Amino acid sequence: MNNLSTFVIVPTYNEADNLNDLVSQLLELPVSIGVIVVDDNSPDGTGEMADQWAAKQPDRVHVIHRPGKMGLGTAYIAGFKKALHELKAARIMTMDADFSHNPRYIPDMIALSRQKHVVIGSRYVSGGGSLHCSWKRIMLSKMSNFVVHILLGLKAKDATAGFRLYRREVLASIPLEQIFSSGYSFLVETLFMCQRRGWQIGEVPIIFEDRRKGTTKISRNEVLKAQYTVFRLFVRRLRGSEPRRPVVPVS
Ligand SMILES: Nc1nc2c(ncn2[C@@H]2O[C@H](COP(=O)(O)OP(=O)(O)OP(=O)(O)O)[C@@H](O)[C@H]2O)c(=O)[nH]1
Ligand SMILES: [Mg+2]
Repeated sequence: MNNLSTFVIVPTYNEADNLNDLVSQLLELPVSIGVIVVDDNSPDGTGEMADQWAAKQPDRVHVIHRPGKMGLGTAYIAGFKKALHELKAARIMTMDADFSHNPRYIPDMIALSRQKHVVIGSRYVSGGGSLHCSWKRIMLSKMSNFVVHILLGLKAKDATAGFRLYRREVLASIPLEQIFSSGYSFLVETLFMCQRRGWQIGEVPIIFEDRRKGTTKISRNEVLKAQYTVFRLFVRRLRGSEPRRPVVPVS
């Protein structure tokens, strides 16, 4: 019987240089969490490394294998479904495998989830920041945040961050099968849905570090797809077709 209440979803594609260190740091945290690796048949053997962890720690490490690279958004959804329905998680987190999101912030994020429904590991609140990032990356992030604040009315300072915690009721309220972005813009779409449903969103400062090992998976195509997502959501906002609820008190 599994008695863990927090699961961290880690989508991976060619993260063999990072996965072992990441999983061992996650399992050593002072808070008890489980890990769900969602691997897209990485050619570098990341999926097999994850299987070895699952064999050693079957209660704490779970692996979802998908046949090929199918995008970050759908990887999160596969992880959400497993965490919600199979593992009955009370809190579900997402983070990148490349140490841009340092596991040391997880205890603070879990602590804030007692007062907020969604917690973001945020570069843009006091105490947060970016380290070793190129100016191009910083500009892309700041511009994206600016655009989604203006066009979608998102209030979180770091609305594009992938380091997040959702309480169970939040994800259960979102029609996951209706999410149309399969890639990085999934993060914006999900946050838009959370805010519209009145869930309270908090932010914990983090220092985001550029990946040290492995290679980037973000492409120009992803950036174009993200622009299209924002446009579609903007139209939805104008039409008022997304349900809107007043702020829900935290119980
Ligand atoms: N399962 C799965 N994971 C993915 C996919 N694309 C990216 N990832 C993972 O998602 C996380 C974020 O991807 P990154 O390549 O780090 O994207 P980024 O942080 O925008 O770019 P860099 O850090 O500059 O490389 C990493 O853990 C990737 O391995 C995908 O299609 N499927
Ligand atoms: Mg990264």
